[in-house]
Amino acid sequence: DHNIDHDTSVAVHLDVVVREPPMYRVVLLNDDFTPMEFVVELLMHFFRKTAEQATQIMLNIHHEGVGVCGTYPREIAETKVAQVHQHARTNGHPLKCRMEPS
Ligand code: NFA
Repeated sequence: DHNIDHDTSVAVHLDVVVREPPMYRVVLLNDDFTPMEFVVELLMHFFRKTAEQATQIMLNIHHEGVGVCGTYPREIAETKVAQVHQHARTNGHPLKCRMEPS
């Protein structure tokens, strides 16, 4: 019976469950050396913040020691951390970036 079409007009029920991915906060840590303007420009470039948002986040980090730049799925958060570190090191700054489960 190799020519019989077993699949035509047969409804197959697939109950597909779509789940949100685990999310991670990307944070910047304060230090005594990285210029404020560098942090603001970095937040605008890598985290799509406005100048106003970036300034507020930078000042929060400066005063509190740590601040949230954004929340992303794991692979995107990992890429942000790597991009920030590469950009900071290339420009001679010790800025640290981390990710943490949200
Ligand atoms: N504390 C740094 C300074 O006074 C500015 C800074 C803010 C650095 C946020 C890192 C993160 N130049």
